[in-house]
Amino acid sequence: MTTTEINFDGLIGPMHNYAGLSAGNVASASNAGAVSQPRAAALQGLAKMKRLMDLGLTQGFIPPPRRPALAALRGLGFAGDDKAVLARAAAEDPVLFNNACSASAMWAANAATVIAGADSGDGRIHLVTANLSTMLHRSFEAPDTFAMLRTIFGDERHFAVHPALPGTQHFSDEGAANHMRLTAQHGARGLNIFVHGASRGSRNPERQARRAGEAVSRLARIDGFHTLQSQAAIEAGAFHNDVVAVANENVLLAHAAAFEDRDGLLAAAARAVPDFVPVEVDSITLDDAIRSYLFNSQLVTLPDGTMALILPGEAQGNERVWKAIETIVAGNNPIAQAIVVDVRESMRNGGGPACLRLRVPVSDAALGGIDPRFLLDERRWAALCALVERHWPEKIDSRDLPDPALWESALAAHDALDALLRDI
Ligand code: SUG
Repeated sequence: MTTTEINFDGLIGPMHNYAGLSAGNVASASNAGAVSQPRAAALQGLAKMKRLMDLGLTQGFIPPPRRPALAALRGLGFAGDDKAVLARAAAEDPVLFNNACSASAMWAANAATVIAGADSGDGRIHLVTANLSTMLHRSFEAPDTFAMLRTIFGDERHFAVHPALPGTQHFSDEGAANHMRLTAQHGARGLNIFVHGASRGSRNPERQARRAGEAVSRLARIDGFHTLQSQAAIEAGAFHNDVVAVANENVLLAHAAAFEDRDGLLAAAARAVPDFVPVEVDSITLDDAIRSYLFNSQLVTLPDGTMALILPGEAQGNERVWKAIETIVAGNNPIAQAIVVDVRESMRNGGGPACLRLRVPVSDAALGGIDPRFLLDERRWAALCALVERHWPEKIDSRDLPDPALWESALAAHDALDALLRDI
């Protein structure tokens, strides 16, 4: 029985904008107020998906939830028809309204934590929806994400989709971005590493609580390995572990200063995975790592068994970082090529190639249990491109978020997406 790792990318929604909502996320804060390009953003994301399909990998997608987040605003007491709800929220609480306009669900690495069937207590693949409770705009995602994951992975013989953990700071959970799986190969038993944030306080918010990883481990009935991000990484702006480390099968690629207890982590990995290959980088600063998103590349196994790094263009733009990449590719490890993709619109909000995807390892039987509408082939991919070309706005100036014409066009784009999903 073969096991395939599927990358499910978040389709970037029509409201993609730069409102500077993520404190501690250097890119989001520094691009606050810039003009976004939702159409170009979504097409960049789709081009990345196509690049992976062309490499012979299985690619899925997760549709964006409706934004502005009408349901969340109604839950907070704004009443009337859709237009009235939005107009009231925009007038009465503009900050809340901006939060309800974010297209942040595009970063599918924060949708859920995925525990492989080879590891879980009941042999099913477990997806624990992330509560994203630290950031207001992101916390609005959880109910929609849970519903969407139940649609895509509704076959309970193979999948167990869990709702989000309680949305308190004690369980703040940002999903797969803070989880790594090391294993001899996707289908074998693996070591599940949960990386949590500052326990000693930081000027940046703690976005992943240790208790969240412990709860996920209990829900999926695994022995998780829990480890702390280094203080230096947190202070440099590594708001998720996946901006300083990435794992794939038996390889861990990480900045040498990513973890507080590096030695303990490497020893546990070597015990769990006999042919474990650590690839550590100490030739660039944490600052360079976070600006270039070298470690936010996707590390994927190609059909020929070698691995490729799918990097953001920003990593090519920095000479020191590019040198480090050349050293990695030339080194004695399975990483054989570096492929650069343009996800600039997402990068400007702090989301690189790895943020945009949720990895799900599936057996052939579980693959058959996935709702096929969300697995891409040429035809579906082209249909999504045509939809975006036709309905996604070209530009959004975040100062225009209160403009009813913008909501109308975004909601019309979502209607068109819903119609497409009925017969894609
Ligand atoms: O949560 N940016 C996201 C970026 C998430 C990146 N994901 C991973 N590293 N896996 C965040 O900080 C900015 C949105 C805004 O400012 O409008 C934002 O939410």
